[in-house]
Amino acid sequence: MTQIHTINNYGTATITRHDALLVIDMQYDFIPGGSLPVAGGDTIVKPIAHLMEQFFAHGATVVCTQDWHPKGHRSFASTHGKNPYDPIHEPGIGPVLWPDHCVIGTKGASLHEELPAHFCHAIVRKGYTINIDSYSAFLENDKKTATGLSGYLSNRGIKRIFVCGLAFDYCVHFSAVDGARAGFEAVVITDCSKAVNSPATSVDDAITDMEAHNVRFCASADLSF
Ligand code: VGL
Ligand code: ZN
Repeated sequence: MTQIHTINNYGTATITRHDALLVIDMQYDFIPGGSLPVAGGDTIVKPIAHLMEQFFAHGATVVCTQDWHPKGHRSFASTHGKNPYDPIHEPGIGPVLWPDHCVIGTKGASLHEELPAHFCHAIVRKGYTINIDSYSAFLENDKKTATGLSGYLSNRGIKRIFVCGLAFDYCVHFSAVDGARAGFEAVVITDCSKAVNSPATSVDDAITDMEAHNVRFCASADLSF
């Protein structure tokens, strides 16, 4: 499996008001101790909090997303009487089933309290349609239903998005790809993202797909303000 910091290829960048930081799904259920824990998720909270403060202070746009599922969501293994991480291939669902997670209104669905939510210009919720998942912050997994984020960012004059958070191989991956397809320059901040690693090829598959869609990669230390 590729170590994600080894793929950095963007070089340095100076952040302006035409940039946006997309902080993906930094919710308790994805942090160790939650129901769908992503290894190392706790270690990126402070670095992301610092980025949110800096992007905000320099006139860039900060958007946080929340995975936001109704009880009995079709992406949950329990809905099918199956085990978490079992494979599934259904329109809008898969390639694996998940433990129950980010159920609307629960503690597990709330943003980590050490993230400065007061620096968010907007919070986008996704995954609320009972039988369709939404790995992307832009489009549900039917690849048709928009969240509205693309219009929000373009109306604010955003040209480039920096994507970080959880999980690298799912919601960060699909948000970066759909952002690039929507016409934004898309860059993933690799040291501020962690992967689920299920199925075993998910990280390498995500890198291949992102590279095919002109998504690039940087480290937070490559950004200046
Ligand atoms: C995610 C699995 C299920 C993510 C969300 O945020 O990457 N992964 N739901
Ligand atoms: Zn989910």
